[in-house]
Amino acid sequence: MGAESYSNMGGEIRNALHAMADSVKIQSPPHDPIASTLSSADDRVILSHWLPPRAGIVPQIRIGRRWINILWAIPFGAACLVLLIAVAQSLRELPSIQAFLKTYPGIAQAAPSVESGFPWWLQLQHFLNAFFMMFIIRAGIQILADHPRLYWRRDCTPGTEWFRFQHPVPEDQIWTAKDDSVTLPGWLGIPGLRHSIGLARWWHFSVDLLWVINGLVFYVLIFTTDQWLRLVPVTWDVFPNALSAAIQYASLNFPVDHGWTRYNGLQKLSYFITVFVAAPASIFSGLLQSPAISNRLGLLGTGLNRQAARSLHFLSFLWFVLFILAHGVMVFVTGIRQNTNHMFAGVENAGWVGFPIFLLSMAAIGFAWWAASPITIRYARLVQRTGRLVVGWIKGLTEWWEPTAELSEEDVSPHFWPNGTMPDSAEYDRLLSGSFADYRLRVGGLVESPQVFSIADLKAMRKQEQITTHFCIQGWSGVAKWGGVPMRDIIALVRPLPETRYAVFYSLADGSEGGRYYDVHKLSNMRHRLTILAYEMNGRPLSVLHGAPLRLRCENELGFKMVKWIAAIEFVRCFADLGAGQGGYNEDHEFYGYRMPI
Ligand SMILES: Nc1nc2c(c(=O)[nH]1)N[C@H]1C(S)=C(S)[C@@H](COP(=O)(O)O)O[C@H]1N2
Ligand SMILES: [Mo]
Repeated sequence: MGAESYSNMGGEIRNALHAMADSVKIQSPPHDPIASTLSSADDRVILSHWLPPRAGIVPQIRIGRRWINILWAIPFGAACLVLLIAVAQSLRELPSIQAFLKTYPGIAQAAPSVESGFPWWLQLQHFLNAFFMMFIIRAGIQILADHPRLYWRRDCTPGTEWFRFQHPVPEDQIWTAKDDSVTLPGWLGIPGLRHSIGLARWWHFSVDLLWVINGLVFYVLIFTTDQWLRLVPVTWDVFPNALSAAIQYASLNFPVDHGWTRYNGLQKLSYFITVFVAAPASIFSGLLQSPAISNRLGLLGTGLNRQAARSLHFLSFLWFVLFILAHGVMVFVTGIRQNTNHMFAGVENAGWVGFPIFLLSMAAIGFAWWAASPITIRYARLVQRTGRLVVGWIKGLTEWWEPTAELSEEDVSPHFWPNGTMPDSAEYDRLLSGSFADYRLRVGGLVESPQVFSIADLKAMRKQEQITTHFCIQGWSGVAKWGGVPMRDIIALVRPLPETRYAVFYSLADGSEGGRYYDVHKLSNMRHRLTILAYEMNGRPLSVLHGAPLRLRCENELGFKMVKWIAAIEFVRCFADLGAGQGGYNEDHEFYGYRMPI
């Protein structure tokens, strides 16, 4: 059985397998004593245990040094619209424009027409697309609310963002990325709670996969029939006709409509951009935000850095929102019965057959909209398990790539966001006050030769330095130079037994809900060249904030998997009996996946 399918199983089955394994005496050694400090976790979101709400602000865009509230877009947009109507109406009185509109009536005359109407598969795919988009957009906004700032540069230095819906970063206190996350209303985000990115990501990625499959089937079907001719302009006169249609719409005297066989130039271009530009751009800019993918694409990954990809992803999202709004309005104002007959009944007449089906479809989307957040909160663990089943394994496949991207000294970020729950124990304070002279790293479990290392021992080993990008699940990234011991050198010393599958990292610090922070990695991840136990950051000993005395760097995973303040490393065959069994603290408590290369 593959590791993936094994770990996708329910806890009950896994535990039964363990009992079986134990009964045939494949005994594991007892866990490191620190395992007793792990806590179990709830299977639903309990609001009193969750990060308390925090309000954001109305989104702002930075122009130069000024921040402009986006609500100004409403009066500004209305003024532009009124002006546009006035200009278009005056233009239409000019003889030259009248001649232009006669030559180019809106529909490209040279364009071939589609004879096969709106087949059932087109109607179905159109509905599915709308249904999926609702989840994707809402969960996407939820993900953005976990780091409500957008940048073009890779470093995420406060003040360099061009868009935000959060106050400026306070300078007089430690301000972690988690502090920075804001609450969304439950009808907007999924599930609408602050820092619910773990759950939102399962929705976003699972439905993305369905949406991509729907899109691929759509591409195949339109190009194997004549339907592609609706969307792809094949004659140059699409451009003057698009301009003509724009003037006619703007003058409120709409162009003739032959939507059954041929769209006008403006429709054609906007559909083409949506299907063949915005959709691929979204997929591409989405994938480039992944550490495993970005770190594997060489110049493409480092050139189009994560923040640029994230900003592009946001711009393509804006295109989709504007398209959906304009498309929805047009469906109503250009003949609701005709239009819904086309797309919901596949007939060309002015009767009422399509309209009720349209209403039913909208009701289905409305119901799903209403149910998504409460169901996610109530059945959070189920959402996590289902997500893992649907996309977890695909995401996991990218772990197979060995990360290679390294940057140079100039790329080191002036600001590196801190994150997580800081150590707060007498034990840690004692170690810190002794400058970690008494610190000991225990490495044990299913190994031939368990070892204990002091910081001096680790510093005496081969040192590796690397300048890499940190990808936090919340959306920020940062570049730093890390120095430490290659994990493969530790592995060579302790020699894991053949049945070993995972390395568990236990922290000296607790997680946000209490119970010890820990995380589990596949052994193959630990053998990558860029996986190190870092004791230095940017040429200086690691600070307390960033994980002193020792933290993990594993460059093809998201940041939360890189345990800071490491206390012990244990090699195991299975992790179902640790904590809540999900493979790490945030996996247990915040419903993340334990394999997070995307
Ligand atoms: N012990 C412990 N390790 C942790 C965390 C934590 O809360 N506790 N947070 C993780 C998260 S979410 C991130 S993004 C990185 C942040 O590392 P940094 O503070 O150096 O930026 O540490 C990870 N390691
Ligand atoms: Mo993170």
